[in-house]
Amino acid sequence: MSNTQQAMTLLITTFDKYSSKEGDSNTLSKAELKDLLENEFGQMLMKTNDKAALDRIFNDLDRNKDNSVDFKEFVTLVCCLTQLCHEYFVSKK
Ligand SMILES: [Ca+2]
Repeated sequence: MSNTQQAMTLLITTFDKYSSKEGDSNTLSKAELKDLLENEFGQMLMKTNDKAALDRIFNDLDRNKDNSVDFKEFVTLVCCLTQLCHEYFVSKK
């Protein structure tokens, strides 16, 4: 498997690991999103003990306002973070 395929697989399995913790196993609740952000993006993002920040991220991600974050909504976060990382990478070249 190529590195890109591995990265995509990792995104799917990571999402699944957290989404299957409680309630609907295909979506992230706010608590599941908090765990995921803290454990997987810790150094990059936060501060998820900042409740206002978590609320803002959750509400931004939950585009269809069903009070949960599905995989499609989750990947928008990953895309944003990847773009930020890329900008940083380019600026350091
Ligand atoms: Ca949603």
